Formats: sequence, structure tokens, C-alpha cells
Amino acid sequence: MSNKMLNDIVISKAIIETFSKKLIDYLKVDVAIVGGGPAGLIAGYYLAKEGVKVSLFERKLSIGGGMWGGGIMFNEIVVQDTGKKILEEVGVPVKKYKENYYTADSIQAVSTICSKATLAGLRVFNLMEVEDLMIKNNEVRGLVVNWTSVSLAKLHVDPITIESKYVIDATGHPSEVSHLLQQKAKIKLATESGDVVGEKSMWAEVGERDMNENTKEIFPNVFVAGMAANAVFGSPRMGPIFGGMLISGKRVAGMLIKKLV
Ligand code: 48F
Repeated sequence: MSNKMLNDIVISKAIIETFSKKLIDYLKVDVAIVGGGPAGLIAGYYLAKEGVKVSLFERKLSIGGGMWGGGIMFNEIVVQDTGKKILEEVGVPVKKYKENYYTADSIQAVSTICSKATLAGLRVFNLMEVEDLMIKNNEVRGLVVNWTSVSLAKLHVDPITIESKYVIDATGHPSEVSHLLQQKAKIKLATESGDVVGEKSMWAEVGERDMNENTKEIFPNVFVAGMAANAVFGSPRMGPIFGGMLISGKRVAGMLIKKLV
């Protein structure tokens, strides 16, 4: 038997040392994305591909957000022409259903996007949630993060800070970063009312159309993308069509690449 001896302490040290180095390396980034759904992951993919130093914080164990379950847990997603182009750019197999309607297996879609994004250089920190923002001189300068298990266990444990030139709120329907800005920092957002307007009932066509326009900066250095953008600006949700999320992720990446690269 050529099985070499394994030392349990070496295994533990390997994890602790490499993770600590990774976290220390990413205490300062160009872009910090909050939320690992399709919008956040696609933004991370295009930013990383251009050499931007970008990290993504995801509360849950797995990234992929609402994409895994397709519609009603039938694991297929639908995209239109523009969404199809992005899936193909990333390498996700797409099938034509009808003119302007394409389907993709949601497991292939999520796993391919995750793989391409992380290999391009997106650094993902899962099991970590954003509980606050670093706001100085009326602009956001980064995130305040903690382990998800701390809030789950209702523990009083202080968080750590991540410095970031730009923040993307890709937290989906709850638009948590935007709510933090509004409720905690009492900041007026770039919406008509100055508040998070809240998403409207499902209407695929209008939801998809509005998302492009809603993907923008809502406060100095904070951008909204994906369902968070529609929730902030009061546009409809769109159900299991995912093209808008992909387009929004690519759009916000393009805006930040112009500023950074
Ligand atoms: O919900 P989610 O997939 O957002 P998205 O990228 O895509 C929306 C679609 O999945 C679907 C839809 C399609 O038409 O409407 O819902 O806009 O992913 C958001 C991710 O953000 C995480 C959350 O766990 C989810 O995986 N998240 C939310 N708040 C926080 C967070 C937080 N404070 N810190 C860290 N992660």
C-alpha cells in the first residue's frame, strides 16, 4: 500500500492558513458584490475577466441564488435572444424553444457560470452576510460582514470591514444593501421617492424591459443589479425568465469596468 500517513493537524492548518490568506488578500477590493444569484455572478464574471479585483459575499452555503430551481422547481430556465447571447458567451448550452424563447438546464447554467466566474478570478466568500456598510463623508467605502451563523444563532459578535471602491447590491428581491442605506443611514436613494419603492407583481415583459434601465448607481459608489434593481425602482418581478438578470449583471460590470480599467 502506498498510502502515505495523514496528519489531522496538518489538514486543519492547511485550511486555516490558506483561508486566512485569502481573506486578508481581499480585505481591500475594487468591487464587492453582495449576493451570489445570477446577476451577482455574471457581474463578477465580466469584472474578473477584465482583471478587476472583485469579491462576492453570499449568505448561503451555495451560490446560484434563485436560478437552481427554474420555475416551480422544474429545473429549466427561459431566456430571450439577449440573454441567450450571454449564456453562450459563458459557455452554457442553450436550446431554442420558439422564436426569442430559449431554455437552459438550470443546473448546467448555475454550475457553468460559477465555474467560469471563479476561474476568471471572482473570489467568493460564502456563508458570510453583509450586515452593514462603511459610509464615510456621504459615500459608501465598503462592506461590514459577519458569518451567517452569527445571526442564525442570534449571537452578539462584532463583524469585520471590507474596503471597496464600489459595491453592487445583487441581493435579489429583498434588496438588502439598498434597505440598509435607507433605513440605517437614512440616505435618500436615486429613486423618485428617495426610498426603496418595492417590487410590483409579476409581469415578465415589463420586468425584463425595466431592469436594464434600473441597473445603475443609487448612491455614491453603490450600484443595483438584478431583481434588487427592480425592487428598488418599483418595477415588476418577472418569474422564471432569467435574461434580465444576466443582462443586468453584464451591464453593471460594463459600467464599473469603464471606471476602473
Ligand atoms: O435572489 P437571487 O437569485 O437574485 P438575482 O441575481 O436573481 C433573481 C432570480 O434568481 C429570481 C428571479 C428571476 O426572474 O426573479 O428570483 O437578482 O440571489 C440573491 C442572493 O443574494 C443573497 C441571497 O442568499 C441570494 O443567494 N443575499 C441576500 N442578502 C444578502 C445576501 C446579504 N445581506 N448578504 C449576503 N448575501
